[in-house]
Amino acid sequence: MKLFYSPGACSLAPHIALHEAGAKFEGQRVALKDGAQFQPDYLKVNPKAKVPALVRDDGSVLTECPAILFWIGRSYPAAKLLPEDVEGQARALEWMNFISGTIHNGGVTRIGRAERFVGDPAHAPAAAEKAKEDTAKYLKIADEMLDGRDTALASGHSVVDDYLFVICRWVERTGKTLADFPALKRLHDRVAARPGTKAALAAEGLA
Ligand SMILES: N[C@@H](CCC(=O)N[C@@H](CS)C(=O)NCC(=O)O)C(=O)O
Repeated sequence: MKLFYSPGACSLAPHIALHEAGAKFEGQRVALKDGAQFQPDYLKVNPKAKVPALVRDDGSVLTECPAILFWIGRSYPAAKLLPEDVEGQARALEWMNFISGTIHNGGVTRIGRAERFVGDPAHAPAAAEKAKEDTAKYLKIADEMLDGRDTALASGHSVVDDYLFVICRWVERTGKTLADFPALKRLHDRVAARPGTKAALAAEGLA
């Protein structure tokens, strides 16, 4: 199995989860800053030109953080990274869709790649400022959704927490700090101490 990732990108979430699961895999860096995601070789793996992409042992490719995290959770049940019950799994999907669709692609991506969201490049700085405000609002909602816990799901640690950990590392892009989101900060500090997190950070050169 091979995980295509970029250091510190959203692909860090499945990278952590694969370590937590005890999966056998190798990591393959994609240098986003050099545009490697647009090179023909990578587009053959993921035509969406994004990380992560997970090439499974049968050669099939899975993309999209929520799908990959769900697959890891279901495929390595002994690691207990996803609840067994339908309600727990629905809550995990609720969280991961909010993280991917709203906080990440509807927020953080609009900050960092504002030029992609405007017709006139001159409007990009103002669009990025607006995106910072919006993203801070989404983070506040996530902080409140934690409801005082340091786990996204009431049942305990899950792949959702690995995903939220990555989002926590991006908070300063909004002009806020993690201290502005106390529940997220507690989650971040807890997940940072887990062996799978330490292993993935070290593998990405971020330790
Ligand atoms: N919807 C995808 C988004 C993935 C995504 O935006 N990945 C970013 C890194 S965090 C990327 O590859 N960006 C490269 C680019 O946009 O050119 C997911 O949730 O996995």
